[in-house]
Amino acid sequence: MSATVYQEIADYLVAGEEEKREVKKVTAELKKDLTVEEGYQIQEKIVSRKLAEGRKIVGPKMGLTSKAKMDQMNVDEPIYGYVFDYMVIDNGGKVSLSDLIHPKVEAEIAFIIDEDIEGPGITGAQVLAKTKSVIPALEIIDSRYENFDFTLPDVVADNASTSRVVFGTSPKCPSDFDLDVVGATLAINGEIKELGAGAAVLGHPANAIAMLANMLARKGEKIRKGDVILSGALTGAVLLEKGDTVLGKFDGLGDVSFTVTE
Ligand code: 0L1
Ligand code: MG
Repeated sequence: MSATVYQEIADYLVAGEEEKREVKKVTAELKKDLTVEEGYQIQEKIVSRKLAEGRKIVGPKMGLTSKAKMDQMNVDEPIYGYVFDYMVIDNGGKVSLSDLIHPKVEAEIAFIIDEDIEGPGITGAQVLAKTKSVIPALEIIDSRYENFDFTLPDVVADNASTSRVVFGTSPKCPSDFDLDVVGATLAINGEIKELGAGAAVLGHPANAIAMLANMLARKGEKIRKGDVILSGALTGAVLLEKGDTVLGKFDGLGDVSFTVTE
């Protein structure tokens, strides 16, 4: 595919995001044999477009990090995308449904990076040594595709469904925790809908960040000091509805919440 076609598909996906409407998956019509590598080329065009529009990268994020999600998609490697500044909602703030398509929420642990991390060969232990702090987070994913129905190349092209994120407000030192046994509950309107532990994320959330560094290295890229990185979901994702009050409680790491408005 040419750079022009990558750009056209990137613009098609951004139009879905900006106009808050579902689009047909790329592999349904535009490019039936899209590969994962081509998906990342399209994602790069989306990232470049947003940067050119003045958006700032908060950090990369990892997705499909749980065995259940990988099995469901029949893949053996997670994916990554990028979180931008305009996607961040204050803890305790409001997520407006009219800004989104069909959002879902999932509980994650985010890493605030203290030094550049450059693969290949990075391990979870090396990530922890270069992590300044960890914070709990609620990620709001909002695939631009009809009914959240996509193949792996489609979701890579769509910036890994990234849409909004609410970060906790009290960063903690990672060495004070065994992040693999940190539990999290995700409650909506006071009812626990999902729960999980850090080990759901590739055995330990730091392993997901290590994998990210190693995947970025294939493109000559690295994790950067100051990046705030979502490591992947501890819980399943729950569809959001108007009026929902969402609360993530993370053992020792604190709470994160938001409400859903029209
Ligand atoms: O953050 C994630 O794990 C989402 C990855 C994309 C899959 C989805 O939209 O469910
Ligand atoms: Mg996620």
